[in-house]
Amino acid sequence: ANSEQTWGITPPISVALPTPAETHSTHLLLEELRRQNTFESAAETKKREKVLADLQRIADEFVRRVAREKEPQNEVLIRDARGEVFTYGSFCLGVYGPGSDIDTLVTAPRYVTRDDYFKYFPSLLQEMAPEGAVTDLTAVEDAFVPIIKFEYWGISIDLIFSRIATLKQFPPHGQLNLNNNEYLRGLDDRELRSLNGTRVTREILNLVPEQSTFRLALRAIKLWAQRRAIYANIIGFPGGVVWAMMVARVCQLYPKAASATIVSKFFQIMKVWQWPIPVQLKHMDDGPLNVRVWNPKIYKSDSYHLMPVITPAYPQMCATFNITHSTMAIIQRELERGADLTDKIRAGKLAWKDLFVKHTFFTADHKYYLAVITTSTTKEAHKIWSGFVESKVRVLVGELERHASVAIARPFNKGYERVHKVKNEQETEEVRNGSLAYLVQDDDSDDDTKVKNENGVEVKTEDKTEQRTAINVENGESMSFEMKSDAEDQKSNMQSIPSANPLGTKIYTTTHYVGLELAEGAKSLDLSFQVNTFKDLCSQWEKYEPSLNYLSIQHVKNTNLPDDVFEPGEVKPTRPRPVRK
Ligand code: 3AT
Ligand code: MN
Ligand code: MN
Repeated sequence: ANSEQTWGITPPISVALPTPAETHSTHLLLEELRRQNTFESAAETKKREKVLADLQRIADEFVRRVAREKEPQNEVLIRDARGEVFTYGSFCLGVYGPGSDIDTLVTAPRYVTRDDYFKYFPSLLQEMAPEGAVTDLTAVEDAFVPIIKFEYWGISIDLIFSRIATLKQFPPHGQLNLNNNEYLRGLDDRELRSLNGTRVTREILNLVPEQSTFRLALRAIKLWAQRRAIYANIIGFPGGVVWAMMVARVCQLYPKAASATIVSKFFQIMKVWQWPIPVQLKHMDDGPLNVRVWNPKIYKSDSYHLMPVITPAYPQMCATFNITHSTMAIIQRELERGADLTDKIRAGKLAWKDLFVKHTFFTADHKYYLAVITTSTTKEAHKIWSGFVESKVRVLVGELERHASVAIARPFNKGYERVHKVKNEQETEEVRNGSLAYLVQDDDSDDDTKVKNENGVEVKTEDKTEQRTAINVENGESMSFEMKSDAEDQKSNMQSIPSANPLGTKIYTTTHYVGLELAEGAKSLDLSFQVNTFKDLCSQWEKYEPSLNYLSIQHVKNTNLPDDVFEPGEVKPTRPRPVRK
């Protein structure tokens, strides 16, 4: 690329080459990222390459089988039948770490359908992969993005599929360019969504001036965002793709800069970004589909996006529609902290490790929390139910932040999964309402959930009256914090609670914590409306199973947080000693 090239939608801010100090700082950044274990070993990466080569071989055989079945007379078609395997996600971006999965897309010619994929691929995997390589296989055919998940030599694989309806025969391996918009013709929504990840990721890489600079800077931003608990698309923070697009935009503005410089410019630029002006890596494309492309001037709903970051592949979409006022305020605060710290790092007053210091969500940030507790009586049911509720936590956050007494409702970026063993109805009730008195280690071997189902009896939960708790606020005044109890709302549901079982039965919970920051002068905090609206929303879900699932929302004071949210060395907040006069 020539040096005058414009990357993105504006000319660069600076085309300066790195100074020796910036090169040195980049070296120190790389060392710190190594120390923080964000890179895996070369041997591990070799293993990933081998897995991908195997998947390509299996994909080819899959396409060949379908060709044989559908056009047994067509020898040329069968002879040249092949699929093409792509990646997306952190592996494709080159920012994967030791625990990363491989996000993989299988594409195939037009005669291969999604039904064929789910019919043949799982068994072909078992058949063609080395003995014992493939484990924990699950196929989710009716998902938003249909997927086959499994482990291959211990590496998690997310495997999705799309055919290319305009091609009956694929070119030789490595020659299919998915960024061609013509390949989108004739596909259904699920196929389009499946192609989107790879198309977006590839486009991001195409639109940055120097990929290795981009990668190292993105690794730093990802680690920072994870440590600060502001990384989680589903909860209402940016996810990996969004952070990648933001870093890529900064790379475009400083095409020759070193990674350390990109990281500090990232904070300087993003902290003063004039939202809702979107972050975008290129101008909007026109394409062959009759679908909408993000445009707040035409679509009212697009104009509500608070921090729009627009994907670069047609049809361009806003990847940050999940962000709420609260999460935006937290992100803003963290960007300011990052700008401040990187200034000091550049001045030699601090080191890179100071940027990556862990958040203080549980230890210092809030006095009041809500705990959103999902409970299920089987592991399988819990996956579905807790996944659904997790995807709705940001809706609760939206409700809470509209409350006059709430300044910010900050969701923690991940849920806490726990397994409990209870002996009777009362213990079940306690766990559902947040007790950690019956925690056990989860070992898969112990399959007593079956016993429980067989012994399940229909029990109507007791009615409870409204809970009311008085909490002392800073100024010494008493503040009431009210919520209707869960039993009140769910009393009409018939609950299947196991009868007394001396061995105990397992129940599964996932808890999402939302930290509250009260508005100035807030005296009373009655959240029953918000809580009940949220519970109604969740229990109206068509897959909600009152006999298996339960949802409870509790308030928790910082001094009553469970021990397992603290890491060794962290101190649980304690009640300040009363001051003697
Ligand atoms: P890791 O290194 O794997 O932790 P990543 O960025 O690859 O980081 P994921 O594997 O979770 O993260 O996701 C890869 C992409 O898959 C990101 C997004 O485009 C898509 N994706 C992930 N989860 C969902 C989801 N629940 N719904 C839709 N798309 C998703
Ligand atoms: Mn991934
Ligand atoms: Mn994944």
